[in-house]
Amino acid sequence: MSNGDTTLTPKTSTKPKLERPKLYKVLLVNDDYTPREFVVLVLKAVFRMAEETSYRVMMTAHKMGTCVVVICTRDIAETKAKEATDLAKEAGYPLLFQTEPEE
Ligand code: TYC
Repeated sequence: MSNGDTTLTPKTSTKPKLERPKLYKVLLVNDDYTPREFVVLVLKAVFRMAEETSYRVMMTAHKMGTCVVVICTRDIAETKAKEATDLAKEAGYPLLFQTEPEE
């Protein structure tokens, strides 16, 4: 390589392509047994929601069957859903939070 015959290869992309993480919904599921006030309390404690928002989300699930609580990464969605469902279980209520992939 001392004769100037250096081979030049075109530089390929230098930017690492980071995939956008897939998003998941946390759904609040209605049931006939959990008191409304308890649902509001869990939404405030686990999802850091304000009183009014919690009440609206709870009433939407109560009337429609389910309500989207938050959209986030799979890891956070599953952790929050479990935390909230476990809180209810400890209190003796069947309240359920489910996760589901976003379209
Ligand atoms: N349906 C319950 C009741 O009438 C209240 C409730 C609302 C429970 C939303 C769960 O996701 C829920 N006590």
